[in-house]
Amino acid sequence: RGGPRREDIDTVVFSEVRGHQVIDLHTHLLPPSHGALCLWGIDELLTYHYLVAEYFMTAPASISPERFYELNKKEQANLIWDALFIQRSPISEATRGVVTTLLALGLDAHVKSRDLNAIRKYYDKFRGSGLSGTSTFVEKVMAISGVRYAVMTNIPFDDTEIRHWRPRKKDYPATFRSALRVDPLLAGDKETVEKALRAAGYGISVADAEKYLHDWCDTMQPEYMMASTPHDFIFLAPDGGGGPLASVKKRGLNEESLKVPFAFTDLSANECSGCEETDNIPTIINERSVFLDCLMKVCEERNLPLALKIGAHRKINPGLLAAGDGMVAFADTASLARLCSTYPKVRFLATFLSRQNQHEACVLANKFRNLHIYGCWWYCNNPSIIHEITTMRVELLGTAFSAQHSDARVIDQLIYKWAHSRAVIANVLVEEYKKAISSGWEFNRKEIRRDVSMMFGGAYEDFMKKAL
Ligand code: RAT
Ligand code: ZN
Repeated sequence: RGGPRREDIDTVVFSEVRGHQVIDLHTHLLPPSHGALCLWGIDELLTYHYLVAEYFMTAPASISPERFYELNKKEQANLIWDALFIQRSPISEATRGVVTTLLALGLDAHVKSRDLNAIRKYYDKFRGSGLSGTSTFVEKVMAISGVRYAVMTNIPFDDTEIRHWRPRKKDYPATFRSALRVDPLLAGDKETVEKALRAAGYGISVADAEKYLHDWCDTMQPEYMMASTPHDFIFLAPDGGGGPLASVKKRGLNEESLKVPFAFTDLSANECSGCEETDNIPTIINERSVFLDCLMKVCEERNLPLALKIGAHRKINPGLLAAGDGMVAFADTASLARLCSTYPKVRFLATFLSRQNQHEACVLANKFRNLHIYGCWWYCNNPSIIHEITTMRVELLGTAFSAQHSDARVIDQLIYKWAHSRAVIANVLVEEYKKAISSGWEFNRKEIRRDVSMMFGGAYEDFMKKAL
């Protein structure tokens, strides 16, 4: 068949992985037309929340988080550069990422001379030409990182972001796609939901919340709905099956009650009529349930997947703001299984923060055809853990998963996130191909290209369009 021999497989796999245009299925990037919300440049890179957290591990007591956040971006970046790149060596994943990025942009000499101001000057050239400079830079990064398109995180509960969609939707390049973020619904955050509905002139009934979601879907045309679940997220199937309305009824609501304002206190009072098994469920779960029902109903009606990021405990050290988020919570995978079986017509994309959840996650993906596992998230996004998780996924799922997403917040990060992940994932593939070759299978280059394409976006696109 003329395929690569065992000893050549490395070269072939690495070149295929390097040359493949990936789909980045979850980022926090926003397009240049979103103005200041489109983050790029060295000061944004250096003040990434991973680096702020790393900085505070050894920062002097005189620099409290409050003081730090009072400084402007450039001053914050100076502190981090000095602490993590001059006083120490950039060998953590997040610091090394800055080095990889700068070198790929051709800034070798400035990196070598540790010249932060010269690096800033490089970026100033793009900034000097306003929106077109930003667009040029974004295109350059997309090309270097080999990203076909990046899915954004678009939040219809965020005033600053909303302005870029309404009254007139800003144009953005096809390299950006939308995802509609709905965290307040999963958190049962009634205050945020009410505030957003009122500000947009809606009422505050469940039906209004539903309409709000539909209207935003019309505006954003999202690929999927998405949320990071609260660390203690639990989904209890109302009746072991059935659609959203069935679950509402089971909680003692009727269709009429969908029209009245969401009064959770009243809800918890009447939730048990005709529903013994919810007797011991804490009120909070019922508060969240009403919004979840509403969300699932919209997902079903619009055939929109729900992407979940599961297992982050927020505000562990609130003073650090975003850098204080994210203690790793061991999550209840059974809740995901119950979601998949309660809503068999809804597609779920899921990733877990805890290394401890990864094995169960693979097994679940193997059981539910409406579940797709993606990426190595945040504290799992380190080469050693990516290697471990990806190996396990290939062993259990073949190529039916998405190996990575970047979670980039700063455009430039696409470069290092994808370069680092490609290297690890290519190594895993080489190891797995070698095993199959030892078993007697021969691969040709076309087949290798197909497999690479699956793991870097093809499996995602197949999942998004498969009939359920
Ligand atoms: O990985 C991260 O950057 C986290 O801060 C989270 O925002 C996470 O990615 C999320 O989307 O919730
Ligand atoms: Zn994210």
